[in-house]
Amino acid sequence: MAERIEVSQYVKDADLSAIVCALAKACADIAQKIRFAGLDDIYGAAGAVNVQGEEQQKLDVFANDVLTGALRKVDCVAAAVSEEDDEPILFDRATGKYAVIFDPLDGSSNIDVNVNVGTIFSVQAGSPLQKGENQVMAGYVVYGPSTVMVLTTGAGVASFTLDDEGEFLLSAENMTMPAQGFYYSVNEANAPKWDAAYREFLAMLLRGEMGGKAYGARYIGSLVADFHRTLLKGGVFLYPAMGGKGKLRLLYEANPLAMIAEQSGGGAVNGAERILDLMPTDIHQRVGFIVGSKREVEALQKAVLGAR
Ligand code: FDP
Repeated sequence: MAERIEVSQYVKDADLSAIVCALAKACADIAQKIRFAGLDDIYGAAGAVNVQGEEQQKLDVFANDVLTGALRKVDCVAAAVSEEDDEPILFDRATGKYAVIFDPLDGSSNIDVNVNVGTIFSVQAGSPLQKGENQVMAGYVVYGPSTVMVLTTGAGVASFTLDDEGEFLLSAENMTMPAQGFYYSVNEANAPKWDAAYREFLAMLLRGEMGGKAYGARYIGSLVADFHRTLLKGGVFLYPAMGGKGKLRLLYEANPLAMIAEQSGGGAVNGAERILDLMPTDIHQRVGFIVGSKREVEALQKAVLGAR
């Protein structure tokens, strides 16, 4: 049997290890809740609307409370910034150095139908309003047939699988996204609202003009799950801005996944610019988000820039 390495042992920096240990425990609790959701009256709406104007689901609220509660106990965490809270939650303590920014349960529309959902997180030293380039740790958990955490601290990407005892154990190291894949992942119902460059880019993929083979489509509608497939199989995920406005959130969706993409050899742009170079002005800011294999992301960026 392979050596048993817990995620908190894998991360060598003591502060980051304490943070990931808290996140892992919280995500193990969330995984457990999701597994038995149908028996626990936890499906459905919680009755409130979050800062994004979206109806909160009971599991959103549960996941947010568990994560915030876990981070409150970590001395080096100064602030918890969540999709579900209008403002950062500040922990008033002199030892606080890090902001942990998270989407507690991504893929809300898939919660009630037993399809993969996830938790995404990013860690910044100091203010949460910094470029993604400065993230000191980023990752996500995908709750699926296996519950898996994918993590980077800026030196490659590793994944950890949740075992029966509630520990995330190392299951893959030095993960690399294929340099090209043959899937595109996008909500095509939005195509009429995209800039023409995106429609032309997809038409080119379908004609088999990139790599001599026509691309196939895969869209789950849970960002973590669509990203996880893209990390393992290659290809490109797109949620382009429409009328200049993106849907996905920069701080707790695009930035952490962009860091993992780059650390595994892929790329991430908002169309023209690299995601990790964007300077945020609001914790809930939205962006166009294109992430995936290097070849597709570079070709898309070229198409968008060429159309200007
Ligand atoms: P959801 O609205 O279900 O919460 O972050 C939001 C998100 O899901 C992503 O997980 C997903 O990739 C995307 O939005 C799905 O959006 P569409 O339903 O517009 O395709």
